[in-house]
Amino acid sequence: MAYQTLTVEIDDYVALIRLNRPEALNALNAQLVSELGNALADADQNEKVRCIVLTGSEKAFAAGADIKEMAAKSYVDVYTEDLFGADIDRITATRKPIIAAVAGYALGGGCELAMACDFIICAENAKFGQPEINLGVIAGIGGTQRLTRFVGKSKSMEMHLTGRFMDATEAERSGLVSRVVPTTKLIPEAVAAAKKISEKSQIAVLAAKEAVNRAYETTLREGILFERRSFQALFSTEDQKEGMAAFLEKREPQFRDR
Ligand code: CO8
Repeated sequence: MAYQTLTVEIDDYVALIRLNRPEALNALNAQLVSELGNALADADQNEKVRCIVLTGSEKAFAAGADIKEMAAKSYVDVYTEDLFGADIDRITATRKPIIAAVAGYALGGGCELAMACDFIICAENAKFGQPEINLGVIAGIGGTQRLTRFVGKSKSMEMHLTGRFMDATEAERSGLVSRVVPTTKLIPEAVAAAKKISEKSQIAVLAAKEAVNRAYETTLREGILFERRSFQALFSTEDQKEGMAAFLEKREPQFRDR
């Protein structure tokens, strides 16, 4: 499918989705968020895709929701349109892993979009922030909840109340990103991580993603029970037999997603 606000390249089981509104530092407008939802749904259905990398440009992952598009809206407009609501839910409904590869600004809705992915690898020039407070609003697509879970109350509260940005070093130290890489290596590193995931048993990958996400949705006791049942269920797969046999035979496993 052809998109106007993003590009999609599929190679070796990895879909690389690049946000592409350079004139607005990839600000999220209704068209972009809708196209992103469609691109992710397509990737989820596509047998040639096992992992997704979502990125922007070297200057901006996304500088937030599109302020020009939002500025004149009323409460009734955003409430009845459910601005971004359903399309953002399509991102977290994606079953295949999504890696956010963040260079430059990830602000407001851009930071929230990165946090809605499964993990974030960032470039040395990355800057994260929730500056909505400077516009007289607050985060609206998960920022107050997700950032707080990533970095804790104190740092999250400071960022939401003052609008200050966090650089890559602080983002790694605080647990917002899994790692920081040189800016020129961002895409190769993120794609290499995606390829590594695509070589695993895709049944185990799905189960791992579901189980980690449970940590955010339920109690520790329920989450551990969910994990235990998923772990046990994986013993019904051919891939478990193959993975363990390959280890014992000192060879690489040949997973068949069965
Ligand atoms: N929306 C629209 N256009 C933008 C945005 C944006 N968020 N950010 C940048 N642009 C545009 C600028 O207007 C400019 O366009 P033009 O040349 O036509 O004026 C172009 O991108 C380049 O930007 P700058 O000239 O400002 O570039 P700088 O390098 O000087 O500054 C910054 C870069 C610091 C990133 C600066 O652009 C900036 O502060 N941007 C706004 C950041 C921001 O406040 N983001 C939060 C937006 S609100 C939000 O995300 C709410 C999310 C929840 C929505 C939920 C709905 C229910």
